[in-house]
Amino acid sequence: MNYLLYYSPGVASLCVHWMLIELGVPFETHRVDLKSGQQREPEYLRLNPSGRVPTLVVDGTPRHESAALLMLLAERHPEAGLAPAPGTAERGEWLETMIFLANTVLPAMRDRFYADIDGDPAGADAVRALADRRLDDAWNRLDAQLAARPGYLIGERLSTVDFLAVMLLRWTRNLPHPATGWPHLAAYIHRIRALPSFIELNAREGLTDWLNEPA
Ligand SMILES: N[C@@H](CCC(=O)N[C@@H](CS)C(=O)NCC(=O)O)C(=O)O
Repeated sequence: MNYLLYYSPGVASLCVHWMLIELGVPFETHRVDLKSGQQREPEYLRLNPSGRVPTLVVDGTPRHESAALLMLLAERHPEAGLAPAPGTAERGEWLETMIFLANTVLPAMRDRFYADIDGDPAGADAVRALADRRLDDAWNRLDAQLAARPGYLIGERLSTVDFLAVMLLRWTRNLPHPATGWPHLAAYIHRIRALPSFIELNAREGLTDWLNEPA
């Protein structure tokens, strides 16, 4: 198994970087400077024609889309138990939540942060307002899920859902409605941020905000 992750600190590569650390498998990283536009340089576009991060080169083949990469890694490392196995009771809820995060929450985040760039700046405020409503709905849903069953988002143990969800929750920290304003999400965030792999991830990416206060 050979992995090379193209990443940039704090962005959509974060969940994949975190999962690689949690798995404890060997991997290499290559930092992409989004500010200077490295993601649009020909060398990177050959790996990822959409010019976005992350790209994970798996045994020589570049693969994309953060949620798909988490699911692929779970499949390649079943012994880590980071996804419920096919046929188990939690499998349906895992699939449902991964797809919800990937096709509802991730696009709303893209709209929230890229409305001026991806679309007409004249309409950007309306796009951001709709994105904020979608994000509020998502946090209501996840908060209710955690109210009914605190712990991890799926079942009794850490899964790919937690890596993806916590990355998305982190992105709300400077938005009008940070996810820490939802009580069950706040408790969940606090629990997950205590994981050694999350602390290690932040150290490796040089991220110093959105960490638990030292005990
Ligand atoms: N659906 C993609 C979204 C990737 C994405 O939008 N990445 C952003 C960073 S969060 C990016 O590369 N932005 C640079 C750009 O669009 O120029 C995924 O989940 O991997």
